[in-house]
Amino acid sequence: MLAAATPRVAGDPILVDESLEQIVPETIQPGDIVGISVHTGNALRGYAVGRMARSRGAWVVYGGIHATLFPEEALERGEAHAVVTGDGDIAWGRVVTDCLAGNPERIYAGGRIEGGEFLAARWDLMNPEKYMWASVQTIRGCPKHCSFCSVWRTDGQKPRQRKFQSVVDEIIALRRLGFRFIALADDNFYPVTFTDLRLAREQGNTARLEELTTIRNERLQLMEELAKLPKDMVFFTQITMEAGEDGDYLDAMRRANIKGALVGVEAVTPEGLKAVFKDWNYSGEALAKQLQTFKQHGVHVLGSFIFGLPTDRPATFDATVEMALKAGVTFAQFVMMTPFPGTVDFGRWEKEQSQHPTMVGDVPITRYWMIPIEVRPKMFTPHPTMTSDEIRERTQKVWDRFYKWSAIWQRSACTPNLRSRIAFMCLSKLYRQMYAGTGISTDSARRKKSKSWARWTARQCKKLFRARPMPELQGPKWDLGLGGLGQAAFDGGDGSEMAGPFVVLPEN
Ligand code: B12
Ligand code: SF4
Repeated sequence: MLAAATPRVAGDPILVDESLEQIVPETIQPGDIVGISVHTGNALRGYAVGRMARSRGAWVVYGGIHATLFPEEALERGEAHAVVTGDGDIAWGRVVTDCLAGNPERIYAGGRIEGGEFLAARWDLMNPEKYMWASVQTIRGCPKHCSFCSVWRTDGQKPRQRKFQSVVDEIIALRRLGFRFIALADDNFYPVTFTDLRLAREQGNTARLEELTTIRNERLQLMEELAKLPKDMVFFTQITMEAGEDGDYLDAMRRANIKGALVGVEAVTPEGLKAVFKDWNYSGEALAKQLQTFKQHGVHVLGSFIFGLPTDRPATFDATVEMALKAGVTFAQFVMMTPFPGTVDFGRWEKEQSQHPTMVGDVPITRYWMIPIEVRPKMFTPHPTMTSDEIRERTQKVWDRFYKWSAIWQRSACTPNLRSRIAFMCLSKLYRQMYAGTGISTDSARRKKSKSWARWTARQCKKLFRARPMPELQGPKWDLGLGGLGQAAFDGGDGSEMAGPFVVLPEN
């Protein structure tokens, strides 16, 4: 996306995805501009790349979620010339222009741009052979405020929806290139609930009601357009379980071929949900029913569960996996509570630590991402009754139970034939291998553990994901004034996997 935002005078950027291959220092020349995207897990590596680039005479610029939260850290540890906080879609162009003029500012506040200003990505600059699927974000921000999540803080609580025409154009261009599997990289694909609409109606707030209805209608329009795309296209997204209330919406998802969605179940008890400020989620029997509704409407659920909540006890682990099995979720992930910066949980933990900070070497534990990876402890929120090791062991057992061969075989019955069934089983094992234990963590390219098996399986699975390119595929002709929005500089490309520093080198 930043490549699309690069002023033409700078030439086409070169993209380096460090989750696949490391940057070669010799490719950086004095006067180049190196933009580095960092989230918390890869910030330390990102800073090393930045220092290296600066020592070679390049302009060094940071952006991304971590740089947004800690711009000063990027300036100091990453030896940045400039840092962009917030959205880069517009600010990046200014940074490049200023660097070319030899005069960048220290910090650029990218802010939160409107949905109509989101850019389509320059997929054409990436190597299609390296990726299984592409990702396209259709909305930013989330109205909720879960305690473990930073999205509502960084991206805001007001949903900023991209024009559906722009999304469809980008997806069509991806299909032309042979991408048939697309992740709609949204945090919450169901930004307007029945409760939101009811409250606006009850308050007589017509402006709000109109705003919410427009957002909802645009979602439905997007899905209507997706439904017209080639039938081999498959979408996946992330959604709150509230969508289970809305059969029409789920049916629209099915027609649009949105075959699956990650649903943040988090906890199966009311106390657990309260602890993470998510008490609007369902628990107990109602939870099982709500998740089954998705499946009844043809949308598979990847249930996401968190362990290590203060309310968790040893019995919670079995109860959770039993609920996951009962609710009929097709995939599941069981993650351990991690204090990500920018979250309510992180703030609380930082405050607790402020009196007597725990140190690892000379780094306070609350800056764990600055600890060298070889000695960095796995960072989990302290628990009142269980040790981190106990939680980790119990969590692993839950993964083992959910992904044992017999359980996967049973779940694979949702596929139409034996070939798909075998593919489903491989994918389930691949997913388990990638996530359990290490997570698909930032420095995956450098992590040897469990890498080779996962990469071999991924190579086999890749064949299932890709399709014959369709260069002849035509898109809809949109009405004047709306057509091709956000399509600037987009003329084909490739799919991506997020993460890893993103490096831009102008040609001069
Ligand atoms: C989709 C997604 C994934 C997908 C990625 C799919 C793909 N191939 O693209 C998958 C499932 C693989 C994934 C995995 C993980 N993810 Co994730 N993911 C997301 C999600 C929902 C959207 C990311 C996205 O596409 N955003 C769209 C782009 C355009 O936005 P952006 O990256 O923020 O970039 C904009 C600005 O930040 C800025 N910018 C960014 N970089 C730069 C660089 C420069 C130079 C400049 C100027 C500007 C700039 O400009 C951009 C355009 O405006 C985000 C939440 C979110 N809303 O961002 C979480 C999120 C990034 N993920 C998160 C996490 C924790 C992970 C995992 C560690 C989970 C795990 N335990 O394994 C892994 C790490 C993966 C890895 N290898 O790095 C956290 C990160 C928190 C943090 N503080 O670091 C987030 C924020 C979710 C959350 N709720 O907290 N993720
Ligand atoms: S966890 Fe999901 S629902 Fe909660 S604030 Fe984050 S994106 Fe929104």
